[in-house]
Amino acid sequence: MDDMAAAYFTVENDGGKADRLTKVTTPLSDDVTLHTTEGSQMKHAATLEVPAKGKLTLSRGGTHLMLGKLGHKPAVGEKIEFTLHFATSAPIKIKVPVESANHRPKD
Ligand SMILES: [Cu+2]
Repeated sequence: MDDMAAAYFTVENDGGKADRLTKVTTPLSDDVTLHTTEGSQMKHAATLEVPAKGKLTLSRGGTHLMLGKLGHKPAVGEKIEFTLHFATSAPIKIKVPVESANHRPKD
């Protein structure tokens, strides 16, 4: 879509304590929300758990970031910077490549 996008990535937690992803910021959008998917319904999540010695996986059809009010239309191949904010860990910056909306990643 032109003015909305979804983002997917995986957060790994090597530590022995669970943490929570509390907020994600990006220069692309001031309106980033965390979503889970239940059946075909998307639900807003205030935070997402990153289990101890485990991972939080965001994927198509599952948990994802929803970006509204995009500052520009992302170009395929462009890398979008995101800053992940956690309840206890320091923020992490990541870059996520843009894929077309009908792209289906191979597992
Ligand atoms: Cu969503």
